[in-house]
Amino acid sequence: MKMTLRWFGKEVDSVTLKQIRQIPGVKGVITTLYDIPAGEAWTRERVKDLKDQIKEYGLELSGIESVNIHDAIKVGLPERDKYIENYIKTLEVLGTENIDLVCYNFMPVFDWTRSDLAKLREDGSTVLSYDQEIIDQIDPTKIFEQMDAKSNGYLLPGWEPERMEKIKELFDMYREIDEEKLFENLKYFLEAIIPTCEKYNIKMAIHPDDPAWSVFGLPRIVLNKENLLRLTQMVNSPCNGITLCTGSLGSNPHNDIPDIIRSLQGKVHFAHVRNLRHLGKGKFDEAAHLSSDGSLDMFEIMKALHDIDFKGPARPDHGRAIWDEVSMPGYGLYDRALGATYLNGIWEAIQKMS
Ligand SMILES: [Mn+2]
Repeated sequence: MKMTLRWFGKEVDSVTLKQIRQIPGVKGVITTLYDIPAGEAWTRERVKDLKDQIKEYGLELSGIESVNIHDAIKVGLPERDKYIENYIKTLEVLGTENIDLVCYNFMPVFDWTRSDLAKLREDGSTVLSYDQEIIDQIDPTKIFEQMDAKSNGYLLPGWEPERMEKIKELFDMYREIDEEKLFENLKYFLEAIIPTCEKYNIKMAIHPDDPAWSVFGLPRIVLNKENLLRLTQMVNSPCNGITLCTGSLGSNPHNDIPDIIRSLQGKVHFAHVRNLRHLGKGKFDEAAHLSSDGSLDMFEIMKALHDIDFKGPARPDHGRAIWDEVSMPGYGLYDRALGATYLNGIWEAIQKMS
């Protein structure tokens, strides 16, 4: 396991590479070219420049999160081939620059969804929170304004304003798409890109849907062990794997995360490790990473990753907003640094005891 931190780039992130470098045990960052819209090919110059910025601070670029997938690919429109071609061009650029991990998701319209980006906790910190009853009362075409209003002025990953302007069109595009169709379109995409990934040894790591159930009536497929096995087997290649995101899969208490990890040995290419508190059906708050602060057992999760000999990048995921830090919701420095240190401590103990 290689501990990393997500970084959104110097133009966007409140956290600096200098700060990340000072978190003990953090060796690399996971980042992206935030300003390039989904569907456009990345250039080698931009990727090189990004790598150089990171190297300057003694860190490595450990993977891309994300190279986003154009909606035409998810919906299976005739123009998808043009966007897949661009995706392959991006992969070739990344492969040439020796970047070997690409995280992506296949969620229709919305990336992750929350009903509150700053819910006050008993310790005075705030966290991201989800309540299905609140979501059910929101007009889905208005949720962007609500999320945006509480974003501390930061861009929210996956909630690009230019996409959200066309939200009604997006909903129309997905009207005929059910889960089987989404699986088919994912398969079509993977079959097209995996040969390039194999050529450059780029590991594709699909991110689970967050939360792990259908929202606003849109189909979702990256939800549970059965579907993760199906999608990793339907295009069988060591390059076709997953991002094990404990917070996304863990939103559904029926998902046994250590069991999912062990079932997907060899397919877990990237790990997002965070905790949350289940508050009832369809309802949870994010939490500090510490096992006792939430509903997930971080020791058992790290132990399962150790058991499958996980060697890829891991990162603490969303943290609480603490110590008066103002940042992109979930992505402050302080609580994620605490999370990285805690997870590194668990890892050291497991290694020394095994
Ligand atoms: Mn995640």
